[in-house]
Amino acid sequence: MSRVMTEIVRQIKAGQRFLVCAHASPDGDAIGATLGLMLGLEKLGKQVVAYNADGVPDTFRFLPGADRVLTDLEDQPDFDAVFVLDAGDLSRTGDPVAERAPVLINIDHHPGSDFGDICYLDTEAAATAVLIYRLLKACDLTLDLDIALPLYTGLLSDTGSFRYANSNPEAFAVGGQLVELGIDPWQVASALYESQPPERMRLLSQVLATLYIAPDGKHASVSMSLEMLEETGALPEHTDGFVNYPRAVSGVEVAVFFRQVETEKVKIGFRSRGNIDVGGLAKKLGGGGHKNAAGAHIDGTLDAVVTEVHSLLDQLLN
Ligand SMILES: [Mn+2]
Repeated sequence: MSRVMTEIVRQIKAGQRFLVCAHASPDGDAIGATLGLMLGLEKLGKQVVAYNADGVPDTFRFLPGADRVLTDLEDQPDFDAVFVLDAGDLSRTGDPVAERAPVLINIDHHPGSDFGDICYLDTEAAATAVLIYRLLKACDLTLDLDIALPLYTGLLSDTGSFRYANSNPEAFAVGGQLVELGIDPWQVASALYESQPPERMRLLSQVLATLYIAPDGKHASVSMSLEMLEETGALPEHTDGFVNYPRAVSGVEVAVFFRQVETEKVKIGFRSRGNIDVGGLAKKLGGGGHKNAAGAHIDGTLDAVVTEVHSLLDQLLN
């Protein structure tokens, strides 16, 4: 067992009351790791509070314990330790959770994540859920179906259902172990991908109608106006994954999703393939991110921003 893992196991044994949280605007891994650790620690006889600044998105409400995730820590007595999962940066928890306990334990797989009194970072891990799986095993816990379900959801979510490059042998091995515990892969896939609210599909049909493919085929985009939200009754969170549609066009190297957030403000999400650095482009536009996934907010009407970014991409790619 690694030194840092031994130290976390020691903290778990020594403590009685724990706070478990992850980044705000949580994805499947953030929620899956949170609930997996919460239920695991409880099975070890500990008292656990789970917290997320934005709560649990509807998609993940089927998970055991989802209804127990708090969005407010007011009136909570202090904890023996706080676990921050999958956060990348402490500020992404959206609440000063570090002040809640004498020990801050960071468990993460995001490159550069280095905060915490104890920092268990493994950028090779496909998901934070995999790290929680390793930790619970290190605690000699016998996992049950309730613990397996959120961990499997985290794994599925961060590997794009075992399609992304991070789908390494350990991801498949842990997935296999969790299925062995009774996971029904179809039930989880159905809950995650085939239980979409009708408003999201109506919004998607309008957004897809805006598909733009550059004449040279190297970049593509879709856009969403505020009017579309109003017409379909969809929520901003329903746009999750929309950028994957222009990205899926054959030959496209940069995909963009333009989302109008105010009359004169547009949120832009970039995805790129291979060596094309959209992080640099986003930075120039006042935003940030990584080489292959980045974003920015730009002031201007939707039409004006779309035209401007298309011409910047023409330059970048030629
Ligand atoms: Mn993750």
